[in-house]
Amino acid sequence: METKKILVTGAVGQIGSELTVDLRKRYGNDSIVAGYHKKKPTAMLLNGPSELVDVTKKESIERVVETYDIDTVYHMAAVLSAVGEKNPSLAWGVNMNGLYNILEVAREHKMTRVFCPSSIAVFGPETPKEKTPQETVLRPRTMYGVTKVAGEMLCDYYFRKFGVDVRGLRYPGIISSETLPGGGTTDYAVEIFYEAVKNKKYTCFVKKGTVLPMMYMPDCIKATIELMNAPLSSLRHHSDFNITAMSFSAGELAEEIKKHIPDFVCEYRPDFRQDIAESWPRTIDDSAARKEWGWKPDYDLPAMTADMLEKLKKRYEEGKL
Ligand code: AKB
Repeated sequence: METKKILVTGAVGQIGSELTVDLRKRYGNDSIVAGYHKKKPTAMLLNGPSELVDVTKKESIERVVETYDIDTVYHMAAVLSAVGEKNPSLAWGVNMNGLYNILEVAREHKMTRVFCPSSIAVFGPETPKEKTPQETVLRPRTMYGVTKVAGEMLCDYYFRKFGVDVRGLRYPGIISSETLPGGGTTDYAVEIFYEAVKNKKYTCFVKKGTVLPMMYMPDCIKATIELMNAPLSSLRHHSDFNITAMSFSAGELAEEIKKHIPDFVCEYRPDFRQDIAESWPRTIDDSAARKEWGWKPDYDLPAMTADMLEKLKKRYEEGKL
């Protein structure tokens, strides 16, 4: 797909920051606008344009879209599950009103394509927990999950009613070495690496036996861009693709880290996020993504752990962690 100009909202966040870097490598630094809100762009984002974008204000999106002649948006700005439970009204405002504004601007400006992430948070306690099917019960218990289910439906509505080509993935927990996640339930799977490298100990906020679907950032970026570049004619689904790379318990993750850092100690002190984790699937059936646009992950638990630790140890030794 030939793209003219891309806006990434939430570009300072965990996924947005690495996505912006990757898109700039593919399409040129000046073609990708990093949209930020509260946090200013970090060093990794300074090689191209960045703009303040408040997604809850339509005119704020319009200003950037018109200035840069944007034709594609990766809408990564969102309030995640744990922060959303502490502040449901903020989650609704950012996730629903923000998405509505993005879709309206995309419709009015006849954009080529929009990416809007969904999440395993669309599922709830009544959903089958193992090999969760693509088509299944969507009755989440978190405000984040409610906004993700409604968001998927809104995206599909815009596709059918207005022809806006919106696509999205139900991300599992994303593990990354560059930018920390901001307030999700799966954050322990990232924090554990930072603490293992810095202090050789971590207190985990879910139980040792808690299993969740996960994915390493290079696979997350690959999936996101591959879906966006897939021919429309091959897609039966649009904004709700199940996707996964691995599933493991918090205890299994700690054991894998111990293979590299033998004196690493992990303790478990579950908090309110345990209930959220228990309402989500343990494993995911992503056969629709595999069939419709050729999804296949590169990283499993051992490969991801080795790469994470290598990257974080290097940054720690350089005094950058
Ligand atoms: C969260 O934990 O809230 C997110 C997600 C799974 O969508 N990482």
